[in-house]
Amino acid sequence: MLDIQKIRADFPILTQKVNGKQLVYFDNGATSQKPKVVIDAITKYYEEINANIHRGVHTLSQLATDAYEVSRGKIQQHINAKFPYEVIFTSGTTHGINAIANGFASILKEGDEVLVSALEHHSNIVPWQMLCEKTGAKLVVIPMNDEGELIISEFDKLLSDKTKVVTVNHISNALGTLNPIKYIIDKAHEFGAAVLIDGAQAVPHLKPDVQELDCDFYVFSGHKICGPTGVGILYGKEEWLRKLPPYQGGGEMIATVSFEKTTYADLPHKFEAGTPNIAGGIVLGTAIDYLNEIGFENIQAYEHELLEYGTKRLLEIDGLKIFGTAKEKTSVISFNIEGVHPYDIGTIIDKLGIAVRTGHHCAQPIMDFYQIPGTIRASFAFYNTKEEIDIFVEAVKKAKMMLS
Ligand code: C6P
Repeated sequence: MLDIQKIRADFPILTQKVNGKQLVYFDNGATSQKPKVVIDAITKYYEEINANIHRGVHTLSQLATDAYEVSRGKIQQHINAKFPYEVIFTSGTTHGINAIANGFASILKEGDEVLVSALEHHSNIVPWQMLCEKTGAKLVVIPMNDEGELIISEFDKLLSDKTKVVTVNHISNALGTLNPIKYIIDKAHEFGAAVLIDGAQAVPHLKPDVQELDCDFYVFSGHKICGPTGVGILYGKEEWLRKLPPYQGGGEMIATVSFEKTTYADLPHKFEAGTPNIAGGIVLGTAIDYLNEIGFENIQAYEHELLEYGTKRLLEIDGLKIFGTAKEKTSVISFNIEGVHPYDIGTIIDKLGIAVRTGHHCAQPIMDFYQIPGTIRASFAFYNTKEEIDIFVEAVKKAKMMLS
């Protein structure tokens, strides 16, 4: 059992008034709010140990380097990577996917296939499209059904010896669907394909075990798990990270440089060119500690209650349709109201202090599938409450009345 009021007290922003009303923050899918320990850890870093890492012999540089590497170790443990050097700091999910898609440009050739799913965020579509344009490989889409689930029997049929990469999200940002990634990974491996999992929407709700999953790559952003923006993680199996060329060239990622030839640094530095988001990397470890203290089992159970309650309450509204009714889903409710544009609902309820996302959620193919311009998306976190859901439902009812 979670003590929600105690947890809420950890998040200074939750006491904020927006447009004169108590904030109800239901845009956690876009980014999570930050607990005081994370905010304080950022200040502490800049006040006490700010220095560049892996470069200086001086004390501050050593302290910053140690803190950064301790955080890498925490993240390694959290996702159960085999080695710390399989954990690469990035600027976020988008960076991680681009790094890998770019790496495959040296491997893929005409006739090869990259399988993406119909449920992807643009970040897990566009980099692969760019790769296919560059290499002549073909982008093939695993279709979805009306419930917002992947049609796995079709995935089975699409796999072949031509499949070189399979890339799917763990959880859909637009619908909340939890995909059967273990099945997808094992099946893709039977055909020798590499598998990337976009975990951006999964890590706020669960603790991925990359060894058990046996995925080749797993990427996520820090800002969705109570960490700062501008930092994320690319996990890659050692053999793949050694095989793929680096994404960016520059300082830190080299062993030797001359005008004739450059040799690359060992992992993880080969993929970490330039000065990184040092504070972000260190504090991501703090955020993960915070979440582990609350416990992912507790988080999941409580968020499931919020999902069930929110779904039941919203369905009281006439003409309201939920998009994404998968059997396995997390605390995201995407919906529309007949005859009303989602943007108008979002704008009115914002005046009532409620933050939701409206639009295509960077997943236009999903909206095209349903033939809608977008949805209203309420995404709940462990610090939200049923009382907030009640306020939200009343606000949506009011907006509907004003608009129809
Ligand atoms: N989704 C949302 O409101 P970045 O921007 O790199 O931190 O994450 C990109 C990304 C990739 N994959 C998935 C499944 C995502 O949900 C996101 C980010 C946010 O749904 C902002 S668009």
